[in-house]
Amino acid sequence: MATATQVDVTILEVIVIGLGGAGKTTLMRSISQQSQWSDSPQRGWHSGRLMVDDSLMLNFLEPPANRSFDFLWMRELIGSVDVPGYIVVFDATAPEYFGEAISILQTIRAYHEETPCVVAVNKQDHPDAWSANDVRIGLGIPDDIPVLPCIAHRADTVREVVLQLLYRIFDTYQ
Ligand SMILES: Nc1nc2c(ncn2[C@@H]2O[C@H](COP(=O)(O)OP(=O)(O)O)[C@@H](O)[C@H]2O)c(=O)[nH]1
Ligand SMILES: [Mg+2]
Repeated sequence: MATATQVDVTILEVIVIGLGGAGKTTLMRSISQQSQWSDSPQRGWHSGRLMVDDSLMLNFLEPPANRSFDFLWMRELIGSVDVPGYIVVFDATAPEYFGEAISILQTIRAYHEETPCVVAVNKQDHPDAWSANDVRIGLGIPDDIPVLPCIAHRADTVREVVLQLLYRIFDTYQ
């Protein structure tokens, strides 16, 4: 008779948020073993799953692309969900949008003061990219939020972003 071993898998949901074109989809695809849309790529949520080990799965969730400049919608979303972590993706080559990007981070902090979040300062391979440190200092991002360099199509840089978030999630919830 076959014996089955039952292993409890913890699923942690992580919202990957930021303005359109920041690199959210690319980042999620670099690290996820499975990735899918609930509807069309414009109107649907994009999700990506990563088995970290036998007992831990991360489920990354990207809001619909057609909402990625709709700040009222994003505020309502952030106010109505309760996830253990956020990755906020900044386009380091688009300082004209840093104000909007920081307002997303402030909204997360306003509704979920204790929820771990990390900032991925993406497109570091681009010659005009602002460095993660310049973004942190220039925008006055507090020290308890990691601000990390990222190149979304390079899995090693994305892995570091995810690891830093996981460390904070385990510090907060254990
Ligand atoms: N050079 C460079 N381009 C990137 C990077 N990340 C994303 N892109 C490009 O930026 C565009 C928008 O990326 P996407 O992942 O769709 O952004 P989203 O709207 O935030 O989901 C695409 O053309 C990507 O190939 C990066 O780290 N470096
Ligand atoms: Mg996208």
